[in-house]
Amino acid sequence: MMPNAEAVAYLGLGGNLGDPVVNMAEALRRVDERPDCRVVSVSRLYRTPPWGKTDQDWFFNSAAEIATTLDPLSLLRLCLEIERSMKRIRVERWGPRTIDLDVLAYGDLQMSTEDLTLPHPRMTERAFVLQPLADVAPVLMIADRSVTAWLAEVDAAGIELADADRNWWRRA
Ligand code: A4P
Ligand code: MG
Repeated sequence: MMPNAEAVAYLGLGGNLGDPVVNMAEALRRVDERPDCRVVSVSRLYRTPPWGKTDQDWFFNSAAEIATTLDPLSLLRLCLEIERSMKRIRVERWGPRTIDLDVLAYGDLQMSTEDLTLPHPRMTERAFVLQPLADVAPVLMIADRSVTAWLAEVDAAGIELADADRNWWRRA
């Protein structure tokens, strides 16, 4: 049988409980260890003010480009499984919300089902997603605009560069 062709996909990572940098690094390493996924490039690391519910700690956020032979739903399930297993590990010490791992885009696929919407429906409003994504995919088109163009439209005030070394996830 022919192996499935590789698709390019983009992941968004974030967290504000426990040690989010270690958690994001571990999540990326777990993805990279799999025979059906490969981490192609990772953004710099950002510290971002809380968006939405603002009376909580600042977040760390990052993004990654991966190549994968998983179909979109299997990739989402992998992300949810990694989230779940990491929450379980940390649950006694740090409480429930340690990592968020979203599928931002899968090739140029557009889909919307109960379980999965691609591109991620709220990403174009969120500087904490767009800023790191612009490191790995500045010209990626989301709907009718590039990531860079979307980023210019949102309020990125307060976002800080926390680590400019794009290998942060291999050592954290
Ligand atoms: N789902 C559908 N499409 C997708 C997709 N493309 N990627 C479904 C991932 N999941 C997708 O996800 C709940 C369900 O969405 C999944 O089970 C999947 O079937 P979720 O991420 O737990 O929550 P949500 O409803 O998607 O909420 P959303 O909009 O992601 O917001 P969150 O996760 O509550 O936001 N501020 C800063 N600065 N940085 C952050 O990282 N994060 C949050 C959390 C709030 N504020 C933040 C940050
Ligand atoms: Mg999520």
